[in-house]
Amino acid sequence: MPIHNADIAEVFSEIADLLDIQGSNPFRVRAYRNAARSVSEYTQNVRTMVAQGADLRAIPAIGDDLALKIQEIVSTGTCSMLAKLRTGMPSAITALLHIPGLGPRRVRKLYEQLHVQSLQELERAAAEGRIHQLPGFGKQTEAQILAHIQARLDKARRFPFVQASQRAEPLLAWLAASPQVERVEAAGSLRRLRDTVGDIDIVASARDPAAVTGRFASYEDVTKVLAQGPTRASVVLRGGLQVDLRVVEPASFGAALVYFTGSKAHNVALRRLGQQRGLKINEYGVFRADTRIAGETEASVYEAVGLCWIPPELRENAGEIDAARAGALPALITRADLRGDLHAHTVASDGRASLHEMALAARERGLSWLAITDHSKRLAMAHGLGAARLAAQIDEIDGLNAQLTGITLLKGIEVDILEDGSLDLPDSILARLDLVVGAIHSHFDLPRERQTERILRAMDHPCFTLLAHPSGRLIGSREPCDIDMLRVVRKARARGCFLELNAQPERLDLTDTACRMAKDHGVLVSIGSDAHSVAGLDDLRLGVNQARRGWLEKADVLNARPLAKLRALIAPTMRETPEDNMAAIARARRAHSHVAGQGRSGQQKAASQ
Ligand code: DGT
Ligand code: CA
Ligand code: CA
Repeated sequence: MPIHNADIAEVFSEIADLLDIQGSNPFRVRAYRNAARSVSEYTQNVRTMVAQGADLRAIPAIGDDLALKIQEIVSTGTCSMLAKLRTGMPSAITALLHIPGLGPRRVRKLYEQLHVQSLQELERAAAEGRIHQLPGFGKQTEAQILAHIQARLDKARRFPFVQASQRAEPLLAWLAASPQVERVEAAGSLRRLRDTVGDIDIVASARDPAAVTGRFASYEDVTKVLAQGPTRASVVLRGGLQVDLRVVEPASFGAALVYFTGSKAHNVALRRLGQQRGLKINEYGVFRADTRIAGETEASVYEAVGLCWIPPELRENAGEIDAARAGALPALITRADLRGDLHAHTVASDGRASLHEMALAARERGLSWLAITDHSKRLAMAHGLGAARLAAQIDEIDGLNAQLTGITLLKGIEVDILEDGSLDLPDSILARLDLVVGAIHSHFDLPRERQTERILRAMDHPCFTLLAHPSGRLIGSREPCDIDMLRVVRKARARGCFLELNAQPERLDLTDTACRMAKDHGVLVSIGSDAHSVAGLDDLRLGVNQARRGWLEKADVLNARPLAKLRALIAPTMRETPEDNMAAIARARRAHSHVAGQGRSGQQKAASQ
């Protein structure tokens, strides 16, 4: 990592902030602040000066001591003095200095008396009315602090993918309907199908770009135009989402689409490949000297650096470029590959459709089997099923299956994993089911070790099939549980059970990286709709998006299997009595866990490194 002047300035500025908060001598604080400003404004590259042995004291505000510190930063990337200061005080606290009305003395007080260490904690303290009780702070200051932080956190706010996509689609259609627009596509994180989106990016091509930015700014959902020029514009839509539009000429469309699709890390890696071939890549095209050699399509840009086209979902600089070069890109899972769904609710618990309605809806959507997994009794709010009601549902499903054609219902339960890792229903009833989906719905904040042990213990139950929404996060409202996901994945591998990628828009849980971890360990992922209504089955599409970001292929996805293969994986043998049943399941699972580990191709391993 080459050190730029700005990096050195940042170190000095953080030192100044921390010294200031810790009540250090004001002259000392000022010296570091001046040094920070001076270095950042200095026109020569300080790193080069160090390399050439130049006298750093030529830089204004830099004396002997600071010159030594600069040398230390350039050679080590950090500064021991800053490290020492940080041990006395969390560095996130310096962000508090930038809140109007909070000087170093007040920040120190907040830290010492209320243990406030970050913007989030400051917000909580203000919201709970703890700040105005401190001497020197009034109610008005507290209200000001709160308003200011909320405005800042709003800016950093990310929107669930589905919200951004619902806003973007009609806007894209409105732009496409203009005769001036030749092509228009979503770019950025939205096109990469990330689970959350910071802002929407759109790329268009046109011969008269200004007409397009004008049309864009006049879209009915626009509440505010942040910037509008001949080739670019930014607006805010109703609901608060920002949209950035970039218009280029048709010969640059592919290059602009690559550039604005990102990710930034992917672009940097591409440009580096280009440099190795003497090519310059930017949003206007791929250039050799001043001649554009590619750029009209995305494929032409990738081809210019010796790669095949890379699906946007993979563009995170996480191995996709090497895989493309080796011709080893994954054949990503599609919605059409899914044959069934292992997670759905009915009116028996908190769903809104009957067994029969859910079965028909699944069939209509091209599925050939559907697992019914209502909640267990612990979730009283959701009208969870006890053993007797579950037994009745089992009979009802048997009856329905005898009548239905083209769809098979599987008998399951979404059973609560209790605080100690035991399951919320007796073994005798669990053993009668086709599958048992375990899930956490309480005690989300156990410490890491206990939370992980709790899940591992549940997975040890011989009937356990699938861990639903493993992290428990709700995008924008609940943080993931603190879990050692690697241990969970290894356990699933050893026990021959499975992990869910819950497709609900606010869950999308497993994350993309956890999907990839599962794949690398040979653990099959089930993309589950967790539908609570007929329409909820359509969320499978969102789960597929996330699975694609996690490099999953058809073979990696449990519910891409036809029914017979699925049955072999989830409940290999059924016996007469529950006791035999348990033993048989346990044996079959052990056998399966052997089989599951074999046949993972070396190619997949290579592609994921
Ligand atoms: P987001 O909006 O936070 O969900 O994430 P993105 O990836 O949509 O990021 P955004 O909107 O800031 O920028 C869109 C794309 O534009 C980004 O993925 C890559 C490209 N881009 C933006 N700024 C830069 C930059 O400074 N350098 C390069 N190489 N690319 C950039
Ligand atoms: Ca964006
Ligand atoms: Ca943007």
